[in-house]
Amino acid sequence: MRFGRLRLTSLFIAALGVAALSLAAVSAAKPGNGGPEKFRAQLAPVPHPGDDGGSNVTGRAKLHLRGDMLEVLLKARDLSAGLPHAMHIHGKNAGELAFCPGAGRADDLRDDGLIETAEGLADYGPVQVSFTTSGDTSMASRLALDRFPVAKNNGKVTYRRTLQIPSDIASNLDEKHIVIHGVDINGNGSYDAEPKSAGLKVPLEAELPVACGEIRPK
Ligand SMILES: [Ca+2]
Ligand SMILES: [Ca+2]
Ligand SMILES: [Cu+2]
Repeated sequence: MRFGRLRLTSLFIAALGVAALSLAAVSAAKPGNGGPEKFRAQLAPVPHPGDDGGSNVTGRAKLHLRGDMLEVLLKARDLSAGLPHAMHIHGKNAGELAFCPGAGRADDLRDDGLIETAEGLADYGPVQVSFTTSGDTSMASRLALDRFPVAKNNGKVTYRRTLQIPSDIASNLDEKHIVIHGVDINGNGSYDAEPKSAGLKVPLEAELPVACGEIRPK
């Protein structure tokens, strides 16, 4: 009897081992046989119900992920010309639903008809990656306007960089959003120091979200 019980136990352990092995095989296969995981994002204008200076920014991003190295190609148009535009991956904790903000967010902190970055946080979550042109790409660089891409005179911008992202963000990339910021509302060619944004002590024009899109597997 004792012998039989021992034998059952070892069979059970052996079965566990097989299960663990096949799980390992599945996760090893997931990143693809040498090729990158591919993602896309279509960026649509953030629907400020008030006067956003005619901002109607659209764009698209192609993302290739190899491990935690993310290759980004982002093109956007109708941005305020000659000005830097902060661009980020925004996201929440794994499994939490995230969205691009709707017009109803505009009065959350300040009822000015504009959706400030802080008013959209409940939807798209905080900054997790900064699409800077050089140096640091963490959320610490989220407002490093001297290192964000500058829109050409025709309002177009092309951003291309391969950056290392935290592995917990890489593993949930399809739950994230790309957000582009900055609009010269009064058309004077610069981001005015005043007014400041609700919730953030930075110029409103520099931080207003102007386009947003969900990252989806291709
Ligand atoms: Ca507002
Ligand atoms: Ca201005
Ligand atoms: Cu952002």
